[in-house]
Amino acid sequence: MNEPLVKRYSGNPILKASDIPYSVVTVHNAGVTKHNGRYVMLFRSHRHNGRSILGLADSDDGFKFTARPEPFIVPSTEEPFAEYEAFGTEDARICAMDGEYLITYSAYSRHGVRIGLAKTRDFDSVERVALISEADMRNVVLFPQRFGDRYARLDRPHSEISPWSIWISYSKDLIHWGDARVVMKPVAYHWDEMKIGPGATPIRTSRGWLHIYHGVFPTMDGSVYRLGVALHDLEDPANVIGVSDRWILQPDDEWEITGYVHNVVFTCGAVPEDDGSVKIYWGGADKVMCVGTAVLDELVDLCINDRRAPM
Ligand code: M1P
Repeated sequence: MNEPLVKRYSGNPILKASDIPYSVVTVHNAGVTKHNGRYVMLFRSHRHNGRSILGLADSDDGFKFTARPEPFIVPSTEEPFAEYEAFGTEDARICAMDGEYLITYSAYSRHGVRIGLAKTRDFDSVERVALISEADMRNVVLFPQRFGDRYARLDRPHSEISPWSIWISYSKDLIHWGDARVVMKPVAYHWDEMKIGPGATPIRTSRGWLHIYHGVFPTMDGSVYRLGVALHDLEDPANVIGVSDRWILQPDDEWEITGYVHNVVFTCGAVPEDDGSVKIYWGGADKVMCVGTAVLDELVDLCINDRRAPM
C-alpha cells in the first residue's frame, strides 16, 4: 500500500510566524475545533525568549487561517496558576462538551511541567479552571463524553524507569483525577520505541474511539517524531482494541524536516467531517502548522487489520 493515508494539503504550511500580528518565532502544535461552523485553531508560539504562549486563528474552510491580533492564553498573573505557568503555556488540546470548549495545556515552571484546564464558550474570553495534574505530566486529551458519571482522559507522565507511555484516568468533576492505569506502551525496536504521547482529542466512530498519537524513534541523527493511530473501546476506553503497527505520517516535507526542532510531526488536533473524512493538523519541525486529510474508516481499519499489541 503506497498511497499515503494522510493526504497533505498542497498549501502547507498553513500558518507560520510571519502570519502572526505579534512577535513570535514559531507557530505549531495547535488544538483545532469547529465553533459555529467555523474552524478555530489554538496554536503554540515561542516568543524570542524561548518561552511559549497560545494564540488563536480562524478559518472558514479549515485550510486558510487568519490569526487574531492578540494572544489568547499567556502565563497567568493570578495564583495558583502564576507559580506554575511562569515558563510558558504549550500544546493545547480542545475538547467540545456540553456547550463548552475545554482546553488542556502544558504549564511550565521551575517546578516542572503540569497540566492546566481552561474553558471558553465563544473563544472571545477564557477562564482558568484548575491545574489538574502534578509535575511531570504532558499531553493530556479529554474524551468528549462521560463514561457513567466520570470524565476520562489520556495522559503521559514522565518516567526514566519505564519508556514514556499513555495512561488513562477518570474524574467526576474534571479537577480531581484518579483510578489511573497504563493503557499503551512504546514497543522495542519499533517506530515509537522511545516514547509515545496522546495527540488529538479522540474521535468517536461506530467501531471505537480513534486516537491519533505521536511516537518517537531515537537515531544517531536525533529523534524522529511520527504519528500513529489507536482504537479504544466505545464503552470502556481503557480497553485498547488495536494499535496500528505502522505510522500514518512522518516528516517528509522540508518544513517538517528542518525547523526549530528537526524531524517532527506533532498533532494536538483533528476535526472529523460529515463526509467521513478527518482533517488532521500538525506542527512541522516545531515551527509551522500543516494540515492533511484522511478517511476515518481507513484509519480505523488500520488499527484492526494491521495491529500490534498495545503493551
Ligand atoms: O520537539 C518535539 C516535541 O517534544 C515534546 O514532546 P514530547 O513531550 O511528547 O516528547 C514537546 O516539547 C512538544 O511540544 C514538541 O513538539
